[in-house]
Amino acid sequence: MLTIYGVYRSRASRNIWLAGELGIPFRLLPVMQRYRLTPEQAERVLNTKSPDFLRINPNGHVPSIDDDGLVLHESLAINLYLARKHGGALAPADAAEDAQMTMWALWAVNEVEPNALIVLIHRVSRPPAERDEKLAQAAVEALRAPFAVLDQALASGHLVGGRFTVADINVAEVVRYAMPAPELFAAAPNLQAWLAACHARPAFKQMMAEREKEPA
Ligand SMILES: N[C@@H](CCC(=O)N[C@@H](CS)C(=O)NCC(=O)O)C(=O)O
Repeated sequence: MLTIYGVYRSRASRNIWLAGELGIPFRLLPVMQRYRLTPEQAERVLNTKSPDFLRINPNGHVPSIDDDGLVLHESLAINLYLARKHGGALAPADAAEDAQMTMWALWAVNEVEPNALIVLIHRVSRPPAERDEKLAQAAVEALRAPFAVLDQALASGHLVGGRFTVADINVAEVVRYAMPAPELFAAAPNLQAWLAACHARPAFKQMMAEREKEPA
């Protein structure tokens, strides 16, 4: 049985969404981000810096998985692995699609995620007094070029093979962090429609419904 280490309010969401799309059973073993806990809570709650978890992932981050003894880290690599393992329409049909799906995952992490996180942190996650709108604005400006690239790539509706695949899940989950910048989406109509379609999928909605039940 597949074990996913993490919480819904973490990048484990990416793996949980994919597992839902694939219809594969999994066990979610809750590991909380250390920075979300007080020192007292961190003594009691399994977290990213607990010795027991560091033995599984010495990087001290979630998600990780244990798939019948295969331990993997890195949310997007985990999704690529699970899609390939279970096959079907989400998975690459050949080496060329495999390369394109890998390219989009690396593109999302390198070209979008750092600035999208800045947008999220400085417009939503931090208490208002600790937010810096100038940093958020600079991140929005930096995202305009990759968003234009993605918008153009999505003219046909999907990223790879003309169908919904693991590439869409991986990129959509990274782009989600930039949602507190609606100005980026207003300038990218293909991207906006694609993200709405991704978020209308039953497996995404199921993941988000569980996520909402977790304390913020
Ligand atoms: N590149 C990694 C990033 C993992 C990561 O930074 N996870 C965050 C949660 S979303 C985390 O564990 N933060 C807590 C910590 O660093 O202690 C991935 O995509 O899996």
